[in-house]
Amino acid sequence: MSNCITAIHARQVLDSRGTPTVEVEVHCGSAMGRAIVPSGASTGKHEALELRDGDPDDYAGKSVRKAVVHVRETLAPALVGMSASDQETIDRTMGELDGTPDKSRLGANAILGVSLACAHAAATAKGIPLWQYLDRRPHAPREGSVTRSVTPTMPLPMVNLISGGLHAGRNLDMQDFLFLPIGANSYSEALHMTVRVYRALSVTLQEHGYEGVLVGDEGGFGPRLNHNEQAIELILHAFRRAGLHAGKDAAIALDVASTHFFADGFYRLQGMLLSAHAMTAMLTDWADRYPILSIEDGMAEDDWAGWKTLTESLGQRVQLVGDDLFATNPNRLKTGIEQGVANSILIKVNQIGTLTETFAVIDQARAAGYRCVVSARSGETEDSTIADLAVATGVGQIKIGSIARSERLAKYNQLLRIEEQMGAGPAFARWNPIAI
Ligand code: 2PG
Ligand code: MG
Repeated sequence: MSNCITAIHARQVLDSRGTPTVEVEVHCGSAMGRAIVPSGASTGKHEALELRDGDPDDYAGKSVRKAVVHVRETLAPALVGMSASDQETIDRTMGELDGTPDKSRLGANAILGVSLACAHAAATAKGIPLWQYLDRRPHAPREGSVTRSVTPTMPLPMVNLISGGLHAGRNLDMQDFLFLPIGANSYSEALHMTVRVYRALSVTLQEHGYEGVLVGDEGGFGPRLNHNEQAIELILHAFRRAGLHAGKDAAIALDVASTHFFADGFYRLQGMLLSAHAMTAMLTDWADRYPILSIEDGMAEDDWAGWKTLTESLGQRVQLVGDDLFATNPNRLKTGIEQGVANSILIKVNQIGTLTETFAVIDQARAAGYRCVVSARSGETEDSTIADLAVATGVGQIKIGSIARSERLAKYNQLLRIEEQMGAGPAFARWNPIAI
């Protein structure tokens, strides 16, 4: 089937918070690819710009009608006639039409919708699953680019169990307390373990007097706990209830998302004012006492000195992930690598705005020995592109949210389909300890 783009259409749809977002359809004759753009709540200030209309009478300022018009009237006319599989040319053309470093003229949401929908259309035209289409191994290495030699791999999920921060009414300062099913031998086993832990945690919460607990934006429980460490203790309790051995089968990851409680050089945590050194001391103490293997955004997005302190203390034994810090941005990552800050990067397609640039950041991280965790946003939809992306790039880890709420399950279930498509004994990324 031809993969020449014959039409591009966009519309405004709603995400998992009832907030408008951009949906794009790319047509190559009878083959159609569709993508819906995700959206964050704890958005880093270095992310590409999500264009919203700002009219208080139209979805409280959150409508994306201008971005939709940009797809229809600016991007579509320029791209129709191109090959949908020429992702780099498509993404470069959109970047040139936008002309700003943060995609603020046309909107990163407009550009990303087209970028992802083109890949879907090209895969459909070829008659292969998206993860296979995105596996670029057969491509000849280009000058200045890193050859991807990894094979498609089922990722280890990092699953939200308890939510706080901006995702759950600020009941806790820290945003995510997550489960790492490190004892799993396959993706489906990891998912099964996750369901056991989630259910066990539900019972544990009731037993501790937290009845009728609501879930946060990503489906994690949002109990009104007294302090952050209590969330860790309850999760360890749930591990035991589920018959899992902490540190052997089951471990904990944190997304501290500290940017939102950092002001005037201090972290405002549980009524205390902590310096970066005090934050580091606290997180190091936790890593000593609890099976915490990964910490995301332990320091704020522009606190490079704090990040350096944290990395010096924990970087040899804990996965330190930069989310707001790096914003999937090659310049920010370059600075981090040069300064020896963090050892891992969260990969969110809408932070940078195109598939091509996402691949480039993954290559850049890998070349520097940094790990990558492909991640959803707190505002998601039925779009499951990131599941295929995580498998195709073989990064080994994915963060989707919890196992409640269909916008999360859309990705978890897509990974089950992919696992089946990969056939007997698909490659699975077991937890790889950071060696001292
Ligand atoms: C994060 C994400 C996903 P948001 O901070 O890692 O959990 O949240 O999309 O709100 O930035
Ligand atoms: Mg984060």
